[in-house]
Amino acid sequence: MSSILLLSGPNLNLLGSREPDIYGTDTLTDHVETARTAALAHGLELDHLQSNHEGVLVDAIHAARADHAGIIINPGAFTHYAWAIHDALAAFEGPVIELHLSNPNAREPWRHTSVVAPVAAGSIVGFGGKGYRMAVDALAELLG
Ligand code: CA2
Repeated sequence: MSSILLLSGPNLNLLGSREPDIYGTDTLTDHVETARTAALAHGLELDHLQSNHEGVLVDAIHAARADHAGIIINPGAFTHYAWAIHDALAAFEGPVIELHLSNPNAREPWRHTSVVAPVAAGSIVGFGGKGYRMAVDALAELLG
């Protein structure tokens, strides 16, 4: 069975505890469960890693080159400035989907820049927790 990797950036481990008006009340565990259920329906295994550290995410992207067919990443605030994550994703040969719970383009101006979008096949933003299923469906479609 092929595997896909879901990566979660900084502070997403706090989901469900604060800012429910922006990010909803579901926890990251809930979202991972949604994504894993969707992946299994496509015959895909899903691994998940959350980290608050840019280098840990870069290492995980490097490791994914060996054993994951595609990546879904919600980079959190790293989205807006973490060029090391951009470069690591550019070196990953499979499809990459950028995912956000909120729509950063409808928020503060500093969130309007994504350094991940240029190296992603596409971005799913603003659909809350439903975006996790949509991202898996999109990645499965790209993987054929
Ligand atoms: O909308 C998204 O998914 C974001 O990636 C979430 C990031 C934000 O920096 C991006 O611009 C958009 C922030 C995640 C922080 O989540 C928290 C959840 C609860 C309490 C505090 C932070």
